Amino acid sequence: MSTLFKSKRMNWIVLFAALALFVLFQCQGQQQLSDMSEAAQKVYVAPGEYDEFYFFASGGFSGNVTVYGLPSGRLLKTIPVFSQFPENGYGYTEETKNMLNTSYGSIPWDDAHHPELSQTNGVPDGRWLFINANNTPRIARINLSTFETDEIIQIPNSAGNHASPFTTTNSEYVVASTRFSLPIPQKDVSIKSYKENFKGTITFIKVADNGEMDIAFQILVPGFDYDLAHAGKGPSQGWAFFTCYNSEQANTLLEVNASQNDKDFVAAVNWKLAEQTIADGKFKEVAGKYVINRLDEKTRIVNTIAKKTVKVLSPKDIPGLIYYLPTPKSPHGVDVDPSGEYIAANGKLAAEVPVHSFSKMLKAIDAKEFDGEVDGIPVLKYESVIAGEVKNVGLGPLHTEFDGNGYAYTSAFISSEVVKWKIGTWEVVDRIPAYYSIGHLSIPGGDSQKPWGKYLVALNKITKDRYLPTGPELAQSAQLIDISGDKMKLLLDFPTMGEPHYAQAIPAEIVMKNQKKYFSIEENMNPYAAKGPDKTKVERKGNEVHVYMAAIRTHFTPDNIEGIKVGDKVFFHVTNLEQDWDVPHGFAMHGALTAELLIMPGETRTLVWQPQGEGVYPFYCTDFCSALHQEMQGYVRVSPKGSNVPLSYGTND
Ligand code: K7E
Ligand code: CUA
Repeated sequence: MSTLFKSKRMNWIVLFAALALFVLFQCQGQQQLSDMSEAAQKVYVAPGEYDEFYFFASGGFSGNVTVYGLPSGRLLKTIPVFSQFPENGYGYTEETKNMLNTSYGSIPWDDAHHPELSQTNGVPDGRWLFINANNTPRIARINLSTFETDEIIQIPNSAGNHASPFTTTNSEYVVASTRFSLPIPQKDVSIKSYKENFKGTITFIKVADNGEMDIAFQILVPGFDYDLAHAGKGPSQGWAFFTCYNSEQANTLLEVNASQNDKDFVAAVNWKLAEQTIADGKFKEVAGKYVINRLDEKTRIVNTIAKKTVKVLSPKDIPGLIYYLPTPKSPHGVDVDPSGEYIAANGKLAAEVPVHSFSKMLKAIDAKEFDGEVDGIPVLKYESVIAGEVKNVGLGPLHTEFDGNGYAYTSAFISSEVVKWKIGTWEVVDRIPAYYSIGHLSIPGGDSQKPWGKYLVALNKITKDRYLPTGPELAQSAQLIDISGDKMKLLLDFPTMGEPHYAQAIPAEIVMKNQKKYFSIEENMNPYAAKGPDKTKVERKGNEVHVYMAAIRTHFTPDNIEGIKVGDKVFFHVTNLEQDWDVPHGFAMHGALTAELLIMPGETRTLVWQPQGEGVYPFYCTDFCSALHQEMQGYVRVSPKGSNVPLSYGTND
């Protein structure tokens, strides 16, 4: 054998060994990803590979979402959702006003509590952010490429949409359930007849691949107050868990009357079974008026679809659809650990957190270890399903999130602290005070299958003495806590807008890579778009006048308009012709009984003005767009009714 051959073989051996080592190394590096699908790996950024997050906080009674950077705590943006937003004309313009439609008419406000990121294979994927409206039950879907609300769906047969809009692991569904039980269908009955006439509903809203939502089904449940929810994951995939209080079914002075029972419930809902039952056609079509308001991507105009019925399931007819897990003391949050095995319920009047076991639950169901039933829903024995109780977890535990390293963090409102405990041993290992009266807490990915950990944000209700006072109403406060070590460390306080009950965070790069910088002017299908200065015009149709206006640095076309008359209804359809990032133009009309327009590049927005008296009225650009921004202005001449001043318009002609 020649030495050449020998050395060649050696080469092969060395190469092979190197390759094997390389593969081994790679496998080790990816070990933590091994239980994730390819799709999930694409969106997943492993802990340590990131240092910046978007932090999406609900606005509570502001009805909106606010966006912060983490770890800076700096406010970046308000995303209008359920409330009109004069800052950019959301809910005022002809294009966006339909977003606030409901079966009751247009509602300019709501109370939003829970932002929830869409997920792929149990990991937040940065496509959408869902958020609930409590007061007039709705769920909104925010597009995270534009940071705009793309869709709002109303939930019928519900009131106080609080256990919402928690997502299943592939955002197949977002859930909703009623906090206030109601006569379903609505009818005129005595409030004292609560026990016989009032019912709750649990609703599953289907999310299509393109994000479009519609109601898949509703489940009619006993008239308790359904409070919070989380979907199962891993082994508990296919189930969703809802807390309820007021199993006493009190209808007055709930603080006393709904605190009588030692235990209320976590309702475990088998949504796979519900899905099958619907597919088999075993449902009732029941009255339930609701609307879906959707942004048309091509026109960027919101359209409303009205619907009249929903598919309803009754647990009595479907054995195995729901089980009740007894849970102490009016539970609030219900949180599923990353493995999907443990379900922590936070009894807000308890001093401990009971943790249910999903596998024990299945065994108990098989063995029929029941403690009676409520309206056909079996109640499982507490001892049969409980995995452990976290003692000394603080007073008034509300919510729990997870760090992905085997620890859970519970907020305790009354003792005002975050308490860290170990999953499995249920021992408390650390605690840190919150200033003051913490509600929710939030860890990046903290309710998902793969939490990113690193930080925890405490969302506090009370700030007395933390910031400069601002009159009777003080800001709510968030506190950034480092959870990367054994001991939690307080890093930063920052004030928040409205009352952000909950917030979710995601590594910035997952969201950043999909950012929309401007809208293509060629693709603008708004029927009133003026896609160039030469396409601008003014048209009269009776007393309606349509101004097809264009805006580009630094003038409007047209900027002089004559021939408008008192009694006219003038539609300013303003198209921003810029094709560059960060060049919005504004449009404000003297005396208009509405908000301004803030028009993104390539987009058309419409303001309606009904001039009340003759004269000459200015309009101008509100967004500082160039050195000559202050020159970006124009005039409209308004003549008396019946005047013969001809319609004329132009810029510099
Ligand atoms: Cu404030 Cu989630 Cu509405 Cu608890 S909820 S704090
Ligand atoms: Cu356009 Cu300022």
